[in-house]
Amino acid sequence: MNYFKKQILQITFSFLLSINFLVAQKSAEQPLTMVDQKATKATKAVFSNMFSASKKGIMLGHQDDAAYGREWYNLPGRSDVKETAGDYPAVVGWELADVELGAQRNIDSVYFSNMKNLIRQVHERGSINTISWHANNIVTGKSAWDCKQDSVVRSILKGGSNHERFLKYLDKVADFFQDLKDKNGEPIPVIFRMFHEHTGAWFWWGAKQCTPDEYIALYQMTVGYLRDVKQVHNLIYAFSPAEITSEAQFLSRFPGKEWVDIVGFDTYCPDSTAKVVWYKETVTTGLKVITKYASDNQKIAILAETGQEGIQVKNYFTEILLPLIKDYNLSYVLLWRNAFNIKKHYYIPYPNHPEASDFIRFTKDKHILLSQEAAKLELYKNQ
Ligand code: BMA
Repeated sequence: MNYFKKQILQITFSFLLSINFLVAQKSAEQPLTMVDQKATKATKAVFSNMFSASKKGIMLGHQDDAAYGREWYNLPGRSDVKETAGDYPAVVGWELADVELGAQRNIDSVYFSNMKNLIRQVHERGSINTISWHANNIVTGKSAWDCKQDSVVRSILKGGSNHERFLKYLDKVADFFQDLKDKNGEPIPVIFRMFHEHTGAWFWWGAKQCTPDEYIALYQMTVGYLRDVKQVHNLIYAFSPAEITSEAQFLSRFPGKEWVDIVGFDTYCPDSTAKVVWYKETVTTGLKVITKYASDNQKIAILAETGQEGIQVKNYFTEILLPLIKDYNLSYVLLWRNAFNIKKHYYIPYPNHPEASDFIRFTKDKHILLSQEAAKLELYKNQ
């Protein structure tokens, strides 16, 4: 080979190498970042595993599933999802309201001591716990729904008259999270979904109750206090507005991508046929926005709260919910609670309910994962 040919070959070779390098760089996964860079190993592991798990299916979640159900309260091992569909849900939701007051039990009569044990059991079976917080109104001493005032958030922010008192609320919240330990004494990772449905106007942190800047400051201050001051490191932070109408609306009160690990939204199916059309459109718009945001920004997408109260709509699960969600890269869908003491307030059919067979078909669909299927995905394993 003469010198000239050799040079050409060498140039071609290094050109091919550099293309290869660029392609490899492009397809290489970016390192996963979390709101809490000091999150425990297990917290980082479960967050990272939720990405691969969401490619296998959508986990089914149920609020307060292990604490009570239709006409039963605090009976070990019971679960309306299990009793109807044969297995526990893969995600269980919990509620903190009243923990900030130092109460023994929450707004829905679940003792916090019991909740901690049940969270441990859910974790032991390889499932996921998610926690919401309908925080009481610190100004009036009434509930989260007391939203006539428009200065509660402002008064909580740094410099506000209730700032120090609110930090005491957060101390109680932090104590709860720090008390969540597995059998080896390691912190149990949980998803924290605070100040949710903030685009509505029914909580004191709602869109009519504070400005976007105030909401964002409240969210960031809470994360910053739990993470940096209280050193709580077992939290994955979820952001979930009410109905989403567009990407711009979704982002209008968004705290920033470095403050959010999971994006979702809450919306419920009304029981009139005309309004079911609205629900379908609403869920579709919301899912498009959050799954695009999640895939562009390395976040997890969830349908954070949904369902049809009292399950009056025929085949809600297989003909409405499943077709709406099945083609999206969603980690989980959470159905709201089956109250033991409010007759029509339930979202999962109990065994002899007319819609039980529809729910069973839904849970057997290949897109939907219950607890045992989720356990096979080894959500807590370090990769
Ligand atoms: C609401 C209802 C209430 C409950 C609250 C907090 O949507 O279920 O009954 O107290 O959530 O769990």
